[in-house]
Amino acid sequence: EQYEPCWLRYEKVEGYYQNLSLFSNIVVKGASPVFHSAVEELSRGISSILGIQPKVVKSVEKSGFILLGTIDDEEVKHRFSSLREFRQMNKEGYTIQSISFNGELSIYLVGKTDKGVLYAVFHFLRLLQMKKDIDHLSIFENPKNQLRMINHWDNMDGSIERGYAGRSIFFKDYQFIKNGNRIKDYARLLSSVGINGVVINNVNVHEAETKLITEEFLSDVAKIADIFRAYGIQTFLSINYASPIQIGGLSTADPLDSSVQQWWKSTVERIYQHIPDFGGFLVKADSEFRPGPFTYNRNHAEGANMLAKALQPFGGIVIWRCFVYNCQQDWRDRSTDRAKAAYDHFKPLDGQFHNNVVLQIKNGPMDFQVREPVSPLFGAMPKTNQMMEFQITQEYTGQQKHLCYLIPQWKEVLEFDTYAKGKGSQVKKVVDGSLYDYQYSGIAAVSNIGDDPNWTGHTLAQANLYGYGRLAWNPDLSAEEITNEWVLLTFGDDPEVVEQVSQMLLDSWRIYENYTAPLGVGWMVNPGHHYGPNVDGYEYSPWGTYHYADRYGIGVDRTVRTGTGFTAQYFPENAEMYESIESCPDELLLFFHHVPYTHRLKSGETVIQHIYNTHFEGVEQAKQLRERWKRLKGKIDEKRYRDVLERLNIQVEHAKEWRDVINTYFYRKSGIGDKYNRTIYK
Ligand code: BDP
Repeated sequence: EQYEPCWLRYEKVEGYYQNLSLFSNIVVKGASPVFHSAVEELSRGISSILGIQPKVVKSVEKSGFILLGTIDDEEVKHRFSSLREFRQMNKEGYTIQSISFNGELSIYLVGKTDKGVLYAVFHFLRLLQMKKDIDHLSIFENPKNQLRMINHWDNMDGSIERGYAGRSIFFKDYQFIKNGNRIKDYARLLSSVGINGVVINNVNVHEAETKLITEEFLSDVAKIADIFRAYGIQTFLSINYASPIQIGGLSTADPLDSSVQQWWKSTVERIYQHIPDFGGFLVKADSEFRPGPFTYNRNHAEGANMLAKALQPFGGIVIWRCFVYNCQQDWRDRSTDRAKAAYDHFKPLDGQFHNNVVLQIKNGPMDFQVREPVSPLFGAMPKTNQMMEFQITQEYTGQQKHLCYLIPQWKEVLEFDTYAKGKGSQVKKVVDGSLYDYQYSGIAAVSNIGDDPNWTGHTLAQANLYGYGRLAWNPDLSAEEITNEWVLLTFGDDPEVVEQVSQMLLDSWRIYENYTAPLGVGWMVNPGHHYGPNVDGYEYSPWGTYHYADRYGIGVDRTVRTGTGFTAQYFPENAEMYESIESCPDELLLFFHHVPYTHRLKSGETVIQHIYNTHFEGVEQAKQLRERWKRLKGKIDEKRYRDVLERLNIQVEHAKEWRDVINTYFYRKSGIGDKYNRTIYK
């Protein structure tokens, strides 16, 4: 089985590091599986990067070494305990310190716990690959977010819902894949960027996956958990709320029914017998035809708390998704607004959830569109744990055929000020738990990997996975820093390559936005698979996703004054900003307002002319992406060069289709031509 190492390439670095003796001498002060992974990774990295096969010893024998230990180690304590940052490390934190004795350099890779040691190793190897000076290191790192998770939408038949990179690496033909090698390498990739939790199955739990919590499959789940555990990653499962009926032989799944409670209690006990550090459950309930507490006239808090009680004794948590809305709405009724649903359902329940329940909220109020405002639910529940859900898999952003680097989008979301506790209440402070002192909080994202040889379909989509992990670890990193790291690790340090690939990535989201749905209106995709343009595909359907374009204008009026009233869900500063056409940012204009085609944007252009301009420009920009890549021929290995080029060719062709469909549609609706007379198929 051949597949790419992604950013863990460990390419040879020649003639850069002079003082090599420390690399041949690794002192290991610990023995757990996580420690073992750390030592293995460091040895592998050093031998591949420097061509040195290090010797692993248990105590310091000579000067010039790399020491791996935790803060409890006497040698470590003695040396560093006077440092303030050393005493302030959180439980996954670490430090990297260079020290010279008699001209001999030694490096200490020290974690608060074993996990920190592993993270320190990955960080150190990153520095070596990027040819950073290692003589004077004094690095302290603490993850800002507690839960840093990946959600897999993998099904046991081996398919992946919204997967664009092959089949599942966990399941095949309703069984677990026996060979764990690929899962181990996946765990290495995740751990190297600090991911510490994985949900291995789809939130839509079908009949087969419902059985994952039974004896039939728990020993298989436990094997996967063993692999992940050695990399500091906890395993979670998505569950079917109707399990007590479907596999428990009960007649109800009512959370207030004592036989149901008992059933979950013993189910959870059984899970922990197999997996002592099992993370908990991810639950999609009462959403898109999934069962849930509503059937029994119970609310989400009652539904979640019942599971939380069963998990509590073992330290497990319930991650309850807020993606709840009416997917059978009457499209003729313009007053119903799907964007309002999550807030309407959950906000009134603030304070009613157990402290081991976390609400997982999608970044926007709709569904992972190329442009959406931030969900108003963030910050609106001071007494309820909240976490973020991003989508790495590019369901609505080009399905890994188009280049669409999402780090800049996620940065905007995390930096958005909710004003929940006045100025400075950014989303990142809600989800890192600091704004309201949440017990559990963090970030999750839907995976973009599958069994394709390059993991992500589009080679450059690896950057979305890498960047997600880095951002979950530290949301204060800039998109540029993250991008630079990824490019260096993935393609090396040729300045032309670094420059071109970084720019391609950083520009790509806006380029994709340019030739697809305009000004925050969203959708306009083919129903079902969601790829390619179809302006009215969802317009007369029950899913609640409309643009309301007619011959006079376009957009969704979500104002309080004349529309659905959605703007009122934000704290006053943002509510006012979105309510008024003058202060609403152009890029979200059609999300919040219904305007005539002749409405002038802040740029001075009319809406219709803006649509034409961006769609013509978007295609030109897609072509430029391809040109930039072509300049790198010969500087990137042929295989990856061709793979990416192939995708960029597809992108250009499909961008043209987007341009022509959107432009023609709006020309026909509005009857207003392009002022530059470019070709629109009339
Ligand atoms: C939508 C996807 C659907 C997911 C759903 C969810 O189209 O496949 O099941 O979100 O997040 O974006 O539950």
